[in-house]
Amino acid sequence: MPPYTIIYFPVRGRGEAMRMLLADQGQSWKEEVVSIETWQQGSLKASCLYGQLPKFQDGDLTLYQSNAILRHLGRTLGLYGKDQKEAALVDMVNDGVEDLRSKYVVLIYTNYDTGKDDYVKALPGHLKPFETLLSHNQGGQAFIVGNQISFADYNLLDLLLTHQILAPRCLDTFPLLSAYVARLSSRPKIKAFLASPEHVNRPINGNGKQ
Ligand code: 6SG
Repeated sequence: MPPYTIIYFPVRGRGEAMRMLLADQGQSWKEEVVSIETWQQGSLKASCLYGQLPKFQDGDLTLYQSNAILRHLGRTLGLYGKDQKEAALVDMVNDGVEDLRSKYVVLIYTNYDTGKDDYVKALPGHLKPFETLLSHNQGGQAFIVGNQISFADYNLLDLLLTHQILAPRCLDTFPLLSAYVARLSSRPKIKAFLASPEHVNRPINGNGKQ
């Protein structure tokens, strides 16, 4: 039995970055898929610390909050930079990813039809910081921080792939980010994960918008 279990809706949403991380790290995990009907019954929601999913189990440790889960995996699997300074930078990147992900979630779930044009117009301003980060680290040829992959790379990669579906040309003006997405996506285990039916057939969001 793998020690890890992801309990989440049948969507990529806030689950896909941790799945990509586990797949790339050669870890196996169990999925407990929660249907909307099951969720609406209310008993699982009532049992969740913040009334939300994803929920994550690592043996007898139960966690909620997707970013706390990513950080836990970062610490336990050595994906948190090489020292304290890099760890601080990894946190800074991940918080930036979270800021853009929250904007994306608001767009998808509250004003997709009326807000998409403005969102896509503002997108370069939100992507630029990540291009800047890459340009400051080995000319953009490595990871988002330092010389080793971190949990923030998986979170950023998932966010960028999701945005390329929303706005297919959104990385065209960001050469380092474009190359970064191509480079990470071609890591053999990530490539296999992205091509897997589990990933391909899982909708990005819970309301059919993307
Ligand atoms: C939604 O917001 O999937 N969790 C979500 N929604 C259900 O009753 N800060 C934390 C974190 O872990 C945020 C958690 C997040 O980082 S994720 C949750 O639990 C609730 O609040 C996005 C997602 N949405 C799809 C979805 C399926 C069932 C409930 C949510 C159908 C679609 C939208 C509502 C009903 Fe739906």
